[in-house]
Amino acid sequence: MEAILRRTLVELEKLGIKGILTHSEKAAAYMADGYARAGLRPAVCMAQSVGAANLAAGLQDSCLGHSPVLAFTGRKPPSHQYRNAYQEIPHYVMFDAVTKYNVEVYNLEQLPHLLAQAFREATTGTPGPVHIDFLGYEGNFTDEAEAELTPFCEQEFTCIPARRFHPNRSEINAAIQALEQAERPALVVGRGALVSGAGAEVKKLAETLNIPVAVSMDAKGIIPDDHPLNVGPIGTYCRPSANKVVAEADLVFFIGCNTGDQVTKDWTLPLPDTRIIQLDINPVELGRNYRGTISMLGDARTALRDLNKELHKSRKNESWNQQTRRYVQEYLEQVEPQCSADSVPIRPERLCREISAILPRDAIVFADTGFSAIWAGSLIDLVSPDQLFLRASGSLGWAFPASLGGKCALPQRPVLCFTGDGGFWYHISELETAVRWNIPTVTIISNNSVLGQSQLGVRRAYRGEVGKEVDQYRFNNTDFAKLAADMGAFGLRVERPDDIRPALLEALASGKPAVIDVVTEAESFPLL
Ligand SMILES: Cc1ncc(C[n+]2csc(CCOP(=O)(O)OP(=O)(O)O)c2C)c(N)n1
Repeated sequence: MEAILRRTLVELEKLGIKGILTHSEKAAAYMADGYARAGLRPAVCMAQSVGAANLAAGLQDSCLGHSPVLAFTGRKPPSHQYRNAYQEIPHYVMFDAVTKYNVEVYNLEQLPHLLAQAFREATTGTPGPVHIDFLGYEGNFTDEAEAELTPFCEQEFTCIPARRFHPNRSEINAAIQALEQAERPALVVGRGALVSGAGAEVKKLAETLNIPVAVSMDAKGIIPDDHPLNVGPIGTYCRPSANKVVAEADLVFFIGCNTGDQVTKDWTLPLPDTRIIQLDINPVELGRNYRGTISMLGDARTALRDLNKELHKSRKNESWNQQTRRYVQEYLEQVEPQCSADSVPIRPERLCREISAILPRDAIVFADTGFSAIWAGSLIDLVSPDQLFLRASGSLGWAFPASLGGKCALPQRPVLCFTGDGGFWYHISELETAVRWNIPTVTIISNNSVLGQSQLGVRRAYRGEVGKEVDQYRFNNTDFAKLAADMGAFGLRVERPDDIRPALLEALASGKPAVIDVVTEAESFPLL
Protein backbone atom coordinates (compact mmCIF):
# COMPACT_ATOMS: atom_id res chain seq x y z
CA MET A 1 0.00 0.00 0.00
CA GLU A 2 1.07 3.52 -0.69
CA ALA A 3 0.08 6.84 0.98
CA ILE A 4 -3.70 6.48 1.06
CA LEU A 5 -6.59 6.20 3.52
CA ARG A 6 -4.23 7.38 6.21
CA ARG A 7 -6.80 7.70 8.99
CA THR A 8 -8.27 4.32 8.05
CA LEU A 9 -4.83 2.79 8.49
CA VAL A 10 -4.59 4.29 11.96
CA GLU A 11 -7.89 2.62 12.88
CA LEU A 12 -6.85 -0.67 11.26
CA GLU A 13 -3.63 -0.64 13.28
CA LYS A 14 -5.74 -0.59 16.45
CA LEU A 15 -7.41 -3.79 15.22
CA GLY A 16 -4.02 -5.44 14.71
CA ILE A 17 -4.13 -5.16 10.91
CA LYS A 18 -0.74 -4.38 9.39
CA GLY A 19 -0.28 -2.03 6.48
CA ILE A 20 2.87 -2.97 4.55
CA LEU A 21 4.45 0.00 2.80
CA THR A 22 6.05 -1.17 -0.46
CA HIS A 23 8.35 0.54 -2.93
CA SER A 24 5.98 0.28 -5.88
CA GLU A 25 2.24 0.02 -6.22
CA LYS A 26 2.63 -2.86 -8.68
CA ALA A 27 4.53 -4.86 -6.08
CA ALA A 28 1.80 -4.05 -3.54
CA ALA A 29 -0.76 -5.59 -5.91
CA TYR A 30 1.47 -8.66 -6.40
CA MET A 31 1.94 -9.05 -2.63
CA ALA A 32 -1.81 -8.89 -2.09
CA ASP A 33 -2.23 -11.43 -4.88
CA GLY A 34 0.29 -13.84 -3.33
CA TYR A 35 -1.47 -13.43 0.01
CA ALA A 36 -4.85 -14.19 -1.57
CA ARG A 37 -3.67 -17.19 -3.60
CA ALA A 38 -1.81 -18.81 -0.72
CA GLY A 39 -4.33 -17.96 2.00
CA LEU A 40 -7.43 -18.53 -0.17
CA ARG A 41 -8.88 -15.32 1.19
CA PRO A 42 -9.23 -11.73 -0.03
CA ALA A 43 -6.35 -9.30 0.34
CA VAL A 44 -6.29 -5.52 0.04
CA CYS A 45 -3.82 -3.26 -1.76
CA MET A 46 -4.11 0.47 -2.23
CA ALA A 47 -2.53 3.53 -3.78
CA GLN A 48 -3.11 7.24 -4.01
CA SER A 49 -4.24 8.82 -7.26
CA VAL A 50 -0.90 9.06 -9.06
CA GLY A 51 -0.10 5.43 -8.21
CA ALA A 52 -3.39 4.10 -9.58
CA ALA A 53 -1.95 3.19 -13.01
CA ASN A 54 0.84 1.17 -11.38
CA LEU A 55 -1.67 -0.59 -9.14
CA ALA A 56 -3.91 -1.42 -12.10
CA ALA A 57 -0.91 -2.86 -13.98
CA GLY A 58 -0.27 -5.11 -10.99
CA LEU A 59 -3.85 -6.42 -11.09
CA GLN A 60 -3.35 -7.98 -14.51
CA ASP A 61 -1.95 -11.10 -12.90
CA SER A 62 -4.69 -11.40 -10.27
CA CYS A 63 -7.22 -10.99 -13.05
CA LEU A 64 -5.60 -13.75 -15.15
CA GLY A 65 -5.03 -15.89 -12.05
CA HIS A 66 -8.57 -15.40 -10.65
CA SER A 67 -7.33 -14.06 -7.37
CA PRO A 68 -9.61 -12.14 -4.94
CA VAL A 69 -7.61 -8.91 -4.60
CA LEU A 70 -9.36 -5.71 -3.47
CA ALA A 71 -7.68 -2.59 -4.87
CA PHE A 72 -8.46 0.82 -3.37
CA THR A 73 -7.45 4.12 -4.92
CA GLY A 74 -8.21 7.79 -4.29
CA ARG A 75 -9.23 10.28 -6.98
CA LYS A 76 -9.47 14.04 -6.99
CA PRO A 77 -12.89 15.62 -6.26
CA PRO A 78 -15.35 16.62 -9.04
CA SER A 79 -14.16 20.25 -8.79
CA HIS A 80 -10.77 19.08 -10.19
CA GLN A 81 -12.08 16.84 -12.97
CA TYR A 82 -11.78 17.71 -16.69
CA ARG A 83 -9.47 20.70 -16.09
CA ASN A 84 -5.90 19.39 -16.20
CA ALA A 85 -5.63 18.21 -12.63
CA TYR A 86 -2.07 17.44 -11.53
CA GLN A 87 -1.02 13.75 -11.40
CA GLU A 88 -4.32 12.21 -12.47
CA ILE A 89 -5.83 10.42 -15.45
CA PRO A 90 -9.26 8.70 -15.35
CA HIS A 91 -9.07 5.58 -13.17
CA TYR A 92 -12.20 3.75 -14.16
CA VAL A 93 -11.04 2.70 -17.63
CA MET A 94 -7.66 1.44 -16.42
CA PHE A 95 -9.24 -0.81 -13.81
CA ASP A 96 -12.08 -1.98 -16.02
CA ALA A 97 -9.84 -4.32 -18.02
CA VAL A 98 -8.41 -6.04 -14.94
CA THR A 99 -11.34 -6.31 -12.51
CA LYS A 100 -14.70 -8.01 -12.30
CA TYR A 101 -16.21 -5.19 -10.25
CA ASN A 102 -15.13 -1.56 -10.52
CA VAL A 103 -16.95 1.20 -8.61
CA GLU A 104 -16.58 4.80 -7.48
CA VAL A 105 -17.49 6.02 -4.00
CA TYR A 106 -18.90 9.54 -3.72
CA ASN A 107 -20.12 9.63 -0.15
CA LEU A 108 -19.75 7.78 3.10
CA GLU A 109 -23.25 6.30 3.06
CA GLN A 110 -22.29 4.20 0.01
CA LEU A 111 -19.40 2.53 1.79
CA PRO A 112 -21.10 -0.26 3.78
CA HIS A 113 -22.92 -1.46 0.69
CA LEU A 114 -20.00 -1.17 -1.75
CA LEU A 115 -17.43 -2.73 0.59
CA ALA A 116 -19.65 -5.73 1.30
CA GLN A 117 -20.45 -6.12 -2.38
CA ALA A 118 -16.75 -5.92 -3.28
CA PHE A 119 -15.99 -8.92 -1.04
CA ARG A 120 -18.99 -10.79 -2.50
CA GLU A 121 -17.86 -10.13 -6.07
CA ALA A 122 -14.23 -11.03 -5.40
CA THR A 123 -14.99 -14.39 -3.78
CA THR A 124 -17.98 -15.83 -5.64
CA GLY A 125 -18.17 -17.54 -9.04
CA THR A 126 -14.74 -17.38 -10.65
CA PRO A 127 -12.90 -15.28 -8.05
CA GLY A 128 -11.15 -12.14 -9.24
CA PRO A 129 -9.93 -8.64 -8.40
CA VAL A 130 -12.21 -5.69 -7.63
CA HIS A 131 -11.56 -1.96 -7.47
CA ILE A 132 -13.02 0.83 -5.36
CA ASP A 133 -12.12 4.42 -6.23
CA PHE A 134 -12.53 6.70 -3.21
CA LEU A 135 -13.13 10.42 -3.28
CA GLY A 136 -10.06 12.51 -2.46
CA TYR A 137 -6.69 11.81 -4.08
CA GLU A 138 -5.63 9.91 -0.96
CA GLY A 139 -9.18 8.67 -0.45
CA ASN A 140 -9.22 11.31 2.25
CA PHE A 141 -12.94 12.10 2.18
CA THR A 142 -13.33 9.17 4.57
CA ASP A 143 -11.01 10.95 7.02
CA GLU A 144 -13.21 14.02 7.09
CA ALA A 145 -16.80 12.77 6.71
CA GLU A 146 -18.80 11.47 9.67
CA ALA A 147 -21.64 8.96 9.88
CA GLU A 148 -23.08 6.45 12.34
CA LEU A 149 -22.18 3.12 10.73
CA THR A 150 -22.24 -0.35 12.25
CA PRO A 151 -19.27 -2.57 11.37
CA PHE A 152 -20.53 -5.55 9.41
CA CYS A 153 -18.79 -8.59 8.03
CA GLU A 154 -20.29 -11.38 5.97
CA GLN A 155 -18.14 -14.29 7.05
CA GLU A 156 -18.90 -16.44 4.03
CA PHE A 157 -17.28 -13.93 1.66
CA THR A 158 -13.97 -13.91 3.52
CA CYS A 159 -12.61 -17.01 1.77
CA ILE A 160 -12.67 -18.77 -1.59
CA PRO A 161 -14.68 -20.59 -2.74
CA ALA A 162 -17.28 -18.51 -0.90
CA ARG A 163 -20.19 -20.69 -1.96
CA ARG A 164 -20.02 -24.41 -2.66
CA PHE A 165 -22.89 -25.85 -4.59
CA HIS A 166 -23.84 -29.25 -6.05
CA PRO A 167 -24.33 -30.04 -9.72
CA ASN A 168 -27.67 -31.45 -10.92
CA ARG A 169 -28.20 -35.15 -10.63
CA SER A 170 -28.72 -35.39 -14.40
CA GLU A 171 -25.33 -33.76 -14.96
CA ILE A 172 -23.66 -36.27 -12.64
CA ASN A 173 -25.34 -39.17 -14.40
CA ALA A 174 -24.31 -37.93 -17.84
CA ALA A 175 -20.71 -37.55 -16.70
CA ILE A 176 -20.62 -41.04 -15.16
CA GLN A 177 -22.06 -42.59 -18.27
CA ALA A 178 -19.45 -40.91 -20.47
CA LEU A 179 -16.64 -41.90 -18.10
CA GLU A 180 -17.79 -45.52 -18.06
CA GLN A 181 -18.07 -45.68 -21.84
CA ALA A 182 -14.64 -44.21 -22.49
CA GLU A 183 -11.73 -46.47 -23.39
CA ARG A 184 -8.95 -43.91 -22.98
CA PRO A 185 -10.19 -41.26 -20.54
CA ALA A 186 -7.99 -38.49 -19.11
CA LEU A 187 -8.55 -35.84 -16.45
CA VAL A 188 -7.26 -32.28 -16.95
CA VAL A 189 -7.29 -30.54 -13.60
CA GLY A 190 -7.02 -26.76 -13.15
CA ARG A 191 -6.68 -24.19 -10.42
CA GLY A 192 -10.42 -24.23 -9.71
CA ALA A 193 -9.95 -27.71 -8.29
CA LEU A 194 -6.97 -26.61 -6.21
CA VAL A 195 -8.84 -23.62 -4.78
CA SER A 196 -11.75 -25.89 -3.98
CA GLY A 197 -9.49 -28.32 -2.08
CA ALA A 198 -10.56 -31.12 -4.39
CA GLY A 199 -7.25 -33.04 -4.35
CA ALA A 200 -8.50 -36.07 -2.42
CA GLU A 201 -11.58 -36.36 -4.63
CA VAL A 202 -9.55 -36.03 -7.85
CA LYS A 203 -7.26 -38.79 -6.60
CA LYS A 204 -10.20 -41.00 -5.66
CA LEU A 205 -11.87 -40.56 -9.05
CA ALA A 206 -8.60 -41.22 -10.89
CA GLU A 207 -7.80 -44.31 -8.82
CA THR A 208 -11.30 -45.79 -8.96
CA LEU A 209 -11.47 -45.61 -12.75
CA ASN A 210 -7.72 -45.79 -13.36
CA ILE A 211 -7.66 -42.51 -15.26
CA PRO A 212 -4.43 -40.63 -15.98
CA VAL A 213 -4.33 -37.10 -14.56
CA ALA A 214 -2.85 -34.14 -16.45
CA VAL A 215 -2.71 -30.85 -14.57
CA SER A 216 -2.60 -27.26 -15.67
CA MET A 217 0.51 -25.53 -14.29
CA ASP A 218 -1.84 -23.85 -11.83
CA ALA A 219 -2.96 -27.16 -10.34
CA LYS A 220 0.47 -28.74 -10.03
CA GLY A 221 0.63 -30.73 -6.82
CA ILE A 222 -3.10 -31.41 -6.60
CA ILE A 223 -2.08 -35.06 -6.60
CA PRO A 224 1.55 -35.93 -5.88
CA ASP A 225 3.93 -35.58 -8.82
CA ASP A 226 5.16 -39.14 -8.23
CA HIS A 227 1.65 -40.67 -8.24
CA PRO A 228 1.56 -43.39 -10.94
CA LEU A 229 -1.49 -41.78 -12.62
CA ASN A 230 0.00 -38.25 -12.72
CA VAL A 231 1.25 -37.55 -16.24
CA GLY A 232 2.31 -33.97 -15.50
CA PRO A 233 1.44 -30.44 -16.57
CA ILE A 234 -0.24 -30.06 -19.96
CA GLY A 235 -0.20 -27.31 -22.58
CA THR A 236 2.37 -24.87 -23.87
CA TYR A 237 4.30 -25.07 -20.55
CA CYS A 238 4.30 -28.78 -19.96
CA ARG A 239 5.77 -32.19 -19.55
CA PRO A 240 5.36 -33.56 -23.09
CA SER A 241 3.99 -36.79 -21.59
CA ALA A 242 0.80 -34.94 -20.56
CA ASN A 243 0.25 -33.57 -24.05
CA LYS A 244 0.73 -37.00 -25.60
CA VAL A 245 -1.76 -38.60 -23.21
CA VAL A 246 -4.46 -35.99 -23.79
CA ALA A 247 -3.90 -36.14 -27.57
CA GLU A 248 -4.63 -39.88 -27.46
CA ALA A 249 -7.57 -39.75 -25.05
CA ASP A 250 -11.08 -40.46 -26.33
CA LEU A 251 -12.63 -38.57 -23.38
CA VAL A 252 -11.21 -35.58 -21.51
CA PHE A 253 -12.70 -34.37 -18.24
CA PHE A 254 -11.73 -30.74 -17.48
CA ILE A 255 -12.08 -30.09 -13.75
CA GLY A 256 -12.00 -26.41 -12.64
CA CYS A 257 -9.83 -25.64 -15.65
CA ASN A 258 -10.31 -22.69 -17.96
CA THR A 259 -9.67 -24.41 -21.36
CA GLY A 260 -7.64 -21.37 -22.51
CA ASP A 261 -4.84 -21.41 -25.07
CA GLN A 262 -2.06 -22.24 -22.61
CA VAL A 263 -3.60 -25.36 -21.15
CA THR A 264 -4.92 -26.65 -24.49
CA LYS A 265 -1.80 -25.75 -26.51
CA ASP A 266 -3.73 -23.23 -28.61
CA TRP A 267 -6.79 -25.48 -28.64
CA THR A 268 -4.93 -28.26 -30.43
CA LEU A 269 -5.60 -30.49 -27.39
CA PRO A 270 -7.78 -32.47 -27.02
CA LEU A 271 -8.08 -33.48 -30.70
CA PRO A 272 -11.34 -32.75 -32.56
CA ASP A 273 -14.16 -35.23 -31.88
CA THR A 274 -12.80 -36.13 -28.43
CA ARG A 275 -15.67 -36.27 -25.94
CA ILE A 276 -15.44 -33.54 -23.32
CA ILE A 277 -16.84 -33.26 -19.81
CA GLN A 278 -16.31 -29.97 -18.02
CA LEU A 279 -16.90 -29.14 -14.36
CA ASP A 280 -16.76 -25.50 -13.31
CA ILE A 281 -18.18 -23.18 -10.68
CA ASN A 282 -18.99 -20.58 -13.33
CA PRO A 283 -21.67 -21.40 -15.93
CA VAL A 284 -20.13 -19.17 -18.60
CA GLU A 285 -17.04 -21.40 -18.69
CA LEU A 286 -18.98 -24.56 -19.48
CA GLY A 287 -18.55 -25.35 -23.17
CA ARG A 288 -16.79 -22.04 -23.85
CA ASN A 289 -14.20 -23.60 -26.16
CA TYR A 290 -15.59 -27.02 -27.09
CA ARG A 291 -18.92 -27.83 -28.68
CA GLY A 292 -21.00 -30.68 -27.29
CA THR A 293 -19.43 -30.43 -23.84
CA ILE A 294 -21.11 -32.48 -21.12
CA SER A 295 -21.41 -29.80 -18.44
CA MET A 296 -21.37 -29.98 -14.67
CA LEU A 297 -22.04 -26.75 -12.81
CA GLY A 298 -20.76 -26.76 -9.24
CA ASP A 299 -17.91 -26.51 -6.80
CA ALA A 300 -15.19 -28.99 -7.78
CA ARG A 301 -14.82 -30.75 -4.41
CA THR A 302 -18.57 -30.95 -3.80
CA ALA A 303 -19.29 -32.16 -7.33
CA LEU A 304 -16.55 -34.78 -7.37
CA ARG A 305 -17.69 -36.04 -3.98
CA ASP A 306 -21.19 -36.49 -5.42
CA LEU A 307 -19.79 -38.20 -8.48
CA ASN A 308 -17.45 -40.48 -6.55
CA LYS A 309 -20.34 -41.67 -4.35
CA GLU A 310 -22.13 -42.89 -7.47
CA LEU A 311 -19.16 -44.84 -8.83
CA HIS A 312 -19.78 -48.37 -7.71
CA LYS A 313 -17.30 -50.30 -9.75
CA SER A 314 -13.66 -49.74 -10.32
CA ARG A 315 -12.15 -50.41 -13.70
CA LYS A 316 -8.89 -51.51 -15.16
CA ASN A 317 -7.51 -50.35 -18.43
CA GLU A 318 -4.14 -52.02 -18.52
CA SER A 319 -3.01 -51.11 -22.00
CA TRP A 320 -4.03 -47.41 -21.70
CA ASN A 321 -2.35 -47.11 -18.32
CA GLN A 322 0.79 -48.81 -19.55
CA GLN A 323 0.92 -46.46 -22.51
CA THR A 324 0.53 -43.34 -20.33
CA ARG A 325 3.21 -44.60 -17.90
CA ARG A 326 5.52 -45.17 -20.85
CA TYR A 327 5.15 -41.53 -21.93
CA VAL A 328 6.05 -40.34 -18.43
CA GLN A 329 9.01 -42.72 -18.28
CA GLU A 330 10.28 -41.56 -21.67
CA TYR A 331 10.18 -37.94 -20.52
CA LEU A 332 11.99 -38.71 -17.26
CA GLU A 333 14.70 -40.61 -19.13
CA GLN A 334 15.12 -37.74 -21.58
CA VAL A 335 15.68 -35.13 -18.85
CA GLU A 336 17.78 -37.34 -16.55
CA PRO A 337 21.18 -36.33 -18.01
CA GLN A 338 20.45 -32.64 -17.32
CA CYS A 339 18.89 -33.33 -13.91
CA SER A 340 22.02 -35.12 -12.75
CA ALA A 341 24.53 -32.95 -14.65
CA ASP A 342 27.60 -31.76 -12.72
CA SER A 343 28.40 -29.08 -15.26
CA VAL A 344 29.27 -25.47 -14.47
CA PRO A 345 27.44 -23.12 -15.03
CA ILE A 346 24.70 -25.14 -13.39
CA ARG A 347 21.87 -26.62 -15.48
CA PRO A 348 18.44 -25.34 -14.32
CA GLU A 349 17.19 -28.94 -14.39
CA ARG A 350 19.86 -29.87 -11.80
CA LEU A 351 18.83 -26.87 -9.72
CA CYS A 352 15.24 -28.16 -9.72
CA ARG A 353 16.39 -31.62 -8.63
CA GLU A 354 18.30 -30.14 -5.71
CA ILE A 355 15.29 -28.03 -4.67
CA SER A 356 13.07 -31.14 -4.82
CA ALA A 357 15.48 -32.98 -2.55
CA ILE A 358 15.26 -30.45 0.29
CA LEU A 359 11.71 -29.14 -0.21
CA PRO A 360 10.00 -29.15 3.20
CA ARG A 361 6.82 -31.27 3.42
CA ASP A 362 4.67 -28.15 3.91
CA ALA A 363 6.51 -25.76 1.58
CA ILE A 364 4.88 -23.25 -0.73
CA VAL A 365 6.74 -22.66 -4.00
CA PHE A 366 6.11 -19.47 -5.97
CA ALA A 367 7.37 -19.60 -9.56
CA ASP A 368 7.81 -16.71 -11.93
CA THR A 369 6.85 -16.90 -15.59
CA GLY A 370 8.79 -17.87 -18.70
CA PHE A 371 11.35 -20.64 -18.40
CA SER A 372 11.16 -20.34 -14.60
CA ALA A 373 7.58 -21.57 -14.73
CA ILE A 374 8.49 -24.40 -17.08
CA TRP A 375 11.55 -25.53 -15.09
CA ALA A 376 9.76 -25.29 -11.76
CA GLY A 377 6.43 -26.63 -12.99
CA SER A 378 7.86 -29.64 -14.74
CA LEU A 379 10.88 -30.50 -12.61
CA ILE A 380 10.37 -29.48 -8.98
CA ASP A 381 8.65 -32.53 -7.51
CA LEU A 382 5.80 -32.00 -5.07
CA VAL A 383 5.27 -35.28 -3.28
CA SER A 384 3.30 -34.27 -0.20
CA PRO A 385 -0.34 -33.12 -0.27
CA ASP A 386 0.69 -30.26 2.02
CA GLN A 387 3.05 -28.72 -0.54
CA LEU A 388 1.63 -25.92 -2.66
CA PHE A 389 2.77 -24.53 -6.01
CA LEU A 390 1.71 -21.07 -7.20
CA ARG A 391 2.98 -19.41 -10.33
CA ALA A 392 2.67 -16.13 -12.18
CA SER A 393 -0.22 -16.03 -14.61
CA GLY A 394 2.11 -14.47 -17.16
CA SER A 395 3.55 -11.27 -15.68
CA LEU A 396 7.32 -11.41 -15.40
CA GLY A 397 8.47 -10.26 -11.95
CA TRP A 398 5.33 -11.40 -10.11
CA ALA A 399 6.81 -14.23 -8.08
CA PHE A 400 9.11 -12.41 -5.67
CA PRO A 401 6.59 -9.87 -4.28
CA ALA A 402 3.84 -12.51 -4.45
CA SER A 403 5.95 -14.88 -2.35
CA LEU A 404 6.31 -12.17 0.31
CA GLY A 405 2.52 -11.85 0.36
CA GLY A 406 2.18 -15.63 0.58
CA LYS A 407 4.48 -15.72 3.61
CA CYS A 408 2.37 -13.01 5.28
CA ALA A 409 -0.76 -15.12 4.74
CA LEU A 410 0.80 -18.36 6.01
CA PRO A 411 3.74 -17.35 8.21
CA GLN A 412 4.27 -20.85 9.64
CA ARG A 413 4.92 -22.39 6.21
CA PRO A 414 8.33 -22.34 4.49
CA VAL A 415 7.98 -20.18 1.36
CA LEU A 416 10.35 -20.47 -1.59
CA CYS A 417 10.40 -18.37 -4.72
CA PHE A 418 11.90 -19.60 -8.00
CA THR A 419 12.69 -16.84 -10.47
CA GLY A 420 15.02 -15.91 -13.31
CA ASP A 421 17.28 -12.89 -12.94
CA GLY A 422 15.11 -11.01 -15.47
CA GLY A 423 12.09 -11.55 -13.22
CA PHE A 424 13.93 -10.68 -10.02
CA TRP A 425 15.23 -7.34 -11.36
CA TYR A 426 11.67 -5.99 -11.60
CA HIS A 427 11.04 -5.70 -7.87
CA ILE A 428 14.44 -6.09 -6.24
CA SER A 429 13.63 -3.01 -4.12
CA GLU A 430 11.06 -5.09 -2.23
CA LEU A 431 13.92 -7.00 -0.65
CA GLU A 432 14.20 -3.98 1.63
CA THR A 433 10.46 -4.39 2.40
CA ALA A 434 11.09 -8.04 3.29
CA VAL A 435 13.98 -7.08 5.58
CA ARG A 436 12.04 -4.20 7.18
CA TRP A 437 9.11 -6.48 8.00
CA ASN A 438 11.24 -9.60 8.48
CA ILE A 439 9.38 -11.72 5.95
CA PRO A 440 11.70 -14.74 5.79
CA THR A 441 11.22 -16.33 2.38
CA VAL A 442 13.93 -18.05 0.33
CA THR A 443 14.30 -16.62 -3.18
CA ILE A 444 16.21 -18.83 -5.60
CA ILE A 445 17.42 -16.94 -8.64
CA SER A 446 18.33 -18.93 -11.73
CA ASN A 447 20.87 -16.30 -12.72
CA ASN A 448 21.98 -16.75 -16.31
CA SER A 449 22.38 -13.00 -17.01
CA VAL A 450 19.92 -13.28 -19.91
CA LEU A 451 16.21 -13.19 -20.58
CA GLY A 452 16.40 -16.90 -21.32
CA GLN A 453 13.03 -17.41 -22.90
CA SER A 454 13.45 -14.31 -25.08
CA GLN A 455 16.69 -15.57 -26.63
CA LEU A 456 14.99 -17.91 -29.05
CA GLY A 457 12.59 -15.27 -30.40
CA VAL A 458 15.38 -12.73 -30.84
CA ARG A 459 17.53 -15.27 -32.68
CA ARG A 460 14.64 -16.14 -34.95
CA ALA A 461 14.19 -12.45 -35.74
CA TYR A 462 17.86 -12.06 -36.77
CA ARG A 463 17.57 -15.07 -39.13
CA GLY A 464 21.29 -15.69 -38.82
CA GLU A 465 22.23 -12.11 -39.77
CA VAL A 466 25.09 -10.49 -37.89
CA GLY A 467 23.93 -7.77 -35.51
CA LYS A 468 23.67 -6.71 -31.90
CA GLU A 469 21.47 -9.66 -31.03
CA VAL A 470 22.59 -10.05 -27.44
CA ASP A 471 21.64 -6.44 -26.63
CA GLN A 472 18.04 -7.60 -26.70
CA TYR A 473 18.33 -10.22 -23.99
CA ARG A 474 21.61 -9.95 -22.08
CA PHE A 475 22.17 -8.24 -18.70
CA ASN A 476 25.34 -7.48 -16.77
CA ASN A 477 26.54 -10.30 -14.57
CA THR A 478 25.27 -9.29 -11.14
CA ASP A 479 25.87 -10.92 -7.77
CA PHE A 480 22.41 -10.78 -6.16
CA ALA A 481 23.68 -12.45 -3.01
CA LYS A 482 25.99 -9.51 -2.36
CA LEU A 483 23.16 -7.04 -2.96
CA ALA A 484 20.95 -9.03 -0.61
CA ALA A 485 23.58 -9.11 2.12
CA ASP A 486 24.09 -5.35 1.76
CA MET A 487 20.37 -4.86 2.30
CA GLY A 488 20.41 -6.91 5.51
CA ALA A 489 19.09 -10.16 4.02
CA PHE A 490 20.79 -13.55 3.96
CA GLY A 491 22.64 -14.01 0.66
CA LEU A 492 24.69 -16.82 -0.89
CA ARG A 493 25.98 -17.18 -4.43
CA VAL A 494 26.22 -20.75 -5.72
CA GLU A 495 28.35 -21.72 -8.69
CA ARG A 496 28.72 -25.50 -8.27
CA PRO A 497 25.83 -28.03 -8.22
CA ASP A 498 26.98 -29.73 -5.03
CA ASP A 499 26.74 -26.45 -3.14
CA ILE A 500 23.03 -25.88 -3.91
CA ARG A 501 21.60 -28.16 -1.22
CA PRO A 502 23.67 -26.86 1.72
CA ALA A 503 22.98 -23.28 0.61
CA LEU A 504 19.22 -23.86 0.52
CA LEU A 505 19.24 -25.53 3.92
CA GLU A 506 21.25 -22.67 5.40
CA ALA A 507 18.85 -20.14 3.87
CA LEU A 508 15.80 -21.94 5.28
CA ALA A 509 17.41 -22.09 8.71
CA SER A 510 18.54 -18.45 8.65
CA GLY A 511 15.15 -17.08 9.71
CA LYS A 512 15.84 -14.08 7.46
CA PRO A 513 14.67 -13.07 4.01
CA ALA A 514 17.17 -15.02 1.93
CA VAL A 515 18.47 -14.89 -1.62
CA ILE A 516 20.30 -17.84 -3.18
CA ASP A 517 21.87 -16.62 -6.38
CA VAL A 518 22.53 -19.66 -8.56
CA VAL A 519 24.71 -19.12 -11.62
CA THR A 520 22.98 -21.13 -14.36
CA GLU A 521 23.68 -22.08 -17.96
CA ALA A 522 22.13 -19.57 -20.39
CA GLU A 523 21.96 -22.09 -23.23
CA SER A 524 19.39 -24.30 -21.47
CA PHE A 525 16.05 -24.86 -23.16
CA PRO A 526 13.18 -26.92 -21.73
CA LEU A 527 11.67 -29.90 -23.53
CA LEU A 528 8.22 -28.97 -24.80
C1 LIG B 1 5.65 -8.12 -17.91
C2 LIG B 1 6.22 -9.09 -18.91
N1 LIG B 1 7.02 -8.64 -19.89
C3 LIG B 1 7.54 -9.52 -20.79
C4 LIG B 1 7.27 -10.85 -20.71
C5 LIG B 1 7.84 -11.84 -21.73
N2 LIG B 1 8.80 -12.75 -21.13
C6 LIG B 1 8.48 -13.97 -20.70
S1 LIG B 1 9.74 -14.83 -20.09
C7 LIG B 1 10.81 -13.58 -20.37
C8 LIG B 1 12.27 -13.73 -20.02
C9 LIG B 1 12.51 -14.26 -18.65
O1 LIG B 1 13.86 -14.11 -18.28
P1 LIG B 1 14.38 -14.49 -16.84
O2 LIG B 1 13.44 -14.01 -15.79
O3 LIG B 1 15.78 -14.05 -16.73
O4 LIG B 1 14.29 -16.08 -16.79
P2 LIG B 1 14.97 -17.18 -17.75
O5 LIG B 1 14.02 -17.38 -18.90
O6 LIG B 1 16.31 -16.67 -18.18
O7 LIG B 1 15.05 -18.41 -16.89
C10 LIG B 1 10.14 -12.47 -20.93
C11 LIG B 1 10.78 -11.20 -21.29
C12 LIG B 1 6.40 -11.26 -19.67
N3 LIG B 1 6.02 -12.53 -19.53
N4 LIG B 1 5.91 -10.36 -18.79
